[in-house]
Parts: sequence; C-alpha cells; structure tokens
Amino acid sequence: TKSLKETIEEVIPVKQAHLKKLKTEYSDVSIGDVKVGNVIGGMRGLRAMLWDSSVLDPEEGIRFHGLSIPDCQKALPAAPGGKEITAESMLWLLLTGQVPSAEQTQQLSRELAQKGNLPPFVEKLVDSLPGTLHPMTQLGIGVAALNRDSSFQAAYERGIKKSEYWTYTLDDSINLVARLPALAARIYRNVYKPGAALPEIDPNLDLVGNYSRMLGYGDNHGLTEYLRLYISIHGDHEGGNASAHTAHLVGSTLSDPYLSYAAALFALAGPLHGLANQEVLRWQLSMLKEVGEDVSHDTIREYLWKTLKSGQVVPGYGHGVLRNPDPRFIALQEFCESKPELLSSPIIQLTYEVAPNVLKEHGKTKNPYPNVDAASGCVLYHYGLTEFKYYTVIFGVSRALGCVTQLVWARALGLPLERPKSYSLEAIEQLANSG
Ligand code: NMX
Ligand code: MLT
Repeated sequence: TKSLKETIEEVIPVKQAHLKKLKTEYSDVSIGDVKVGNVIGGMRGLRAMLWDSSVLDPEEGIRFHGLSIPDCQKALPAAPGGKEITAESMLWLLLTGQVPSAEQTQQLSRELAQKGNLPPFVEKLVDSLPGTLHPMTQLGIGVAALNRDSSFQAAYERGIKKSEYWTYTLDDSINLVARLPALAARIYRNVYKPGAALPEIDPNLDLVGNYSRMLGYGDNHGLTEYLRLYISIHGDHEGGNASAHTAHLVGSTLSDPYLSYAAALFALAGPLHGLANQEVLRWQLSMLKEVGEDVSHDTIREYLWKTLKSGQVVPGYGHGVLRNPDPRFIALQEFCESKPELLSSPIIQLTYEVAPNVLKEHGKTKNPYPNVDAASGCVLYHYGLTEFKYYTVIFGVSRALGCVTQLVWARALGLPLERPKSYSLEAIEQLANSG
C-alpha cells in the first residue's frame, strides 16, 4: 500500500507538466475580462486563482476533484463503525486527487493520532488565555505558536532547494491537521468546562473520533458521525473564499503552514464568513426568545423583516458564488432526515421555508437560499453542544484540509508570490475612460 507522501510524489510530475503546458502554450490567452465592477466589487467573478482540489459551480455547488458530496459519501471510506466521510479520506482525496483505500485511510488515521499531541508550551500558552477571549482568537494564537516546530522554516533557514519545499510543507501540514483536535478541544475545555479532564488521544481512532472524544462527546455516536460529515464537507470550497484565499496569499510569501493557516483562521472568524454559523444560532435563539413558543411562518417572516429593516444580514443565507441552496446544507439536512429526534427540533425546522421568499421580496441578495451555516450549528445545538461561540472553531478544524492541500501544491508547483496590481479611484476611472 502506498503512503500519502508516496502517492503525492507520483502525482507531482504530472501536475508539473500540466502547469508547464499552461505556461508555455497559454500564458497570453485571455480567459476573461477585468471589469471595473470586479475591481470595486470584492473581485467577485474574477478568474484569477489557481486552486486544484475543488471547484464551485454556482448552480450545483462544490466538487472535490470532480466528486460531488453524494459521490464522496459513496466513494470515500468511513471510520470503523461509522458511515460518514472521514477527515482523513477527504484530506487524501484533496491532496492526491485519488480515492484512498480503507487501509490507506486507517494508516493516515494512525499517523495523525501519533502526531496529535500538543507541545507542552502550547498547552501552557492556551491555558493562560482568558476564558473571555473568543475561542477563534485562541485557536489562531495556538496555531501560530505551533510554528516554533515548523520543519519548513527550519529547512529554509538551513538552505534547501526549491524542489524540496513541498516535502517540508507536507510534514508541517500533516502535523498541523493532527494537532488541531487537541488544540481545539483544549480551548473548549478551558472556556466551557474548566477543570474537566482531557482524554488522551486514542491511537485506534480517526481524527474526528478523537476530537469528539476530547470534546467529551465520545459516547455520542450521532454527534461524532455528524462531526465527521461536517468536518469533511467544510474542508475545501475552492480558492476564492476568504480563509482559503488568505492561506494561499500568506503561504505565497513562504510563511510556513502554521502561520499561513493562523492567518486563514482570522479570516474565517468574520461574521460574513465562518462566524456566520455562530450568528445563525444567536439569531435563531433571539428570535425564539422574542416570539416564544409560538413559532409559525408568520412570526418567522415578521422576525426576518425586522432583521432586514434594521440593516442586518440574515445569517446563513446568501453566497458570493452559489446561486442555489448549498449542497453542504442539503447533506447536513439529509443527515437529520434519518434521525427523527433531530427533525423534531423546532430550531432546525425554523426559517427554511420562509427565508428565501422574504429575501427575494427584499430584493437585494443575489442568492436567497441557505448556505451551509444555516444548518450546521442547529444540529450541534440539538446534540447538546450548545456553546455556539465555539462553532466556528469546528469549521476551523475542518478548513485546514483544503488550505494545507493548496500550500503543499503551491510549493510542489513552485507558484510565485501573490501580488496583484491595485489602482486608486482616479486611476480606475482613467483606465475605464481610456477603454
Ligand atoms: N441578508 C441580508 N442581506 C443580504 C444577505 C443576507 N443573508 N446576503 C446578501 N445580502 C445583501 C448584501 O449585504 C448586499 O447588500 P448591499 O448592496 O447593501 O451591500 C446585497 O445583498 C448583494 O449582496 P450579494 O452580491 O448577494 O452577496 P455578496 O457576494 O456580496 O456576499 C455573503 C455574500 C455570504 C457575504 C452575504 O450573502 C451575506 O452577508 N450572508 C449572510 C452571512 C453568511 O451567511 N455568511 C456565510 C457565508 C458562508 N460561509 O460559511 O462563509
Ligand atoms: C466557504 O465554505 O468558504 C463559504 O461557503 C464561503 C465561500 O465559499 O465564499
């Protein structure tokens, strides 16, 4: 059986040859215009990034190396005793473009478990942070501190050839993914269950199985399986989303994967991006508080309008690219369909039937449909993980899968420093007038 590294090593020459072909044969070919609207509109729609592991179609949603979420659910190995996609099998697919065997997935699980402990100084650092500091800030601090042990940084200081960058980047990437559950669970324990014991990593469990166990939900098979699905399908969402783009930009300076991913986490911590899953819960709970138990389409509609009229966004709805309901939202909903106890939760059933029509009537958002955040937190809440300020940390454990994949590939392909050209308002107008 080939290891992850051996599999990547085999794919590298193929991808390098492909890039060379693009460079030599197509460098001067245009694949789209740059309009003023793109430049002043958050670069929406601009075809300006290479990101090889997933592509987001506005209508259909995400595909990982060509596989849709239902394809992945069929093809990717589950954890022993489980049914859902594991983080390991998704990471393998993203990094190699290939579906791993069950044996390869388990081999990777063992490697991650073996590398999963935090250095004691990071434990101390995280333990010293005040409980009032947002869990995402704590996660970013912890991830950045892991860079003390960066093998890329040490090798760069020693002086290595460019062709070797990717192996050290891969080492750091695997270590980072391995350590995220212990770090994220420690933050959860410190903030919400101070004094509680933190279980040791079980060498026979998959990454998310261990994460769930360290969070204190190891006996909750439903939640553990939900977390597996959640973490694998949040892993990558092409390159232009704010966290992935940040990791790519920072990585292009040859910052190591820890620093690049810490930066990405702070992008994820914004309410228009990953923090929306916390905001959805906050919004729904305050709606419940206001309307009481009398939750009906009418009361929800009224509350939606109140939110919109006060100038706030409805969290969990809309998207920068998608123009249909997010297939990740659908996958999480389908998870609930096989579990009647989740469907009976009023929190989960709220809003979905009402919000798209209200947003269409409001007439601003280009996509009135739910994105992944509309569903993700409600299920956690229902399973008893009610501390919603923690939810984006779970997203943060997940998004590393896609970000580190591209850090490895950016180094394997020798991609350059990212440095787009900017212009002032006057210069943009002059450029527009000169055609
Ligand atoms: N509620 C109210 N207004 C909205 C919403 C919404 N859910 N979505 C978009 N709009 C507004 C948007 O603020 C903008 O208004 P204005 O012209 O006054 O600036 C207008 O509609 C046009 O925006 P779009 O082009 O449709 O959306 P854009 O690509 O700029 O932004 C989001 C995408 C995701 C930032 C936006 O839809 C949003 O703020 N949604 C709510 C927050 C959210 O759920 N974010 C999570 C995204 C997924 N993730 O996990 O990262
Ligand atoms: C994501 O998963 O990153 C979000 O859906 C946001 C995006 O794709 O822009």
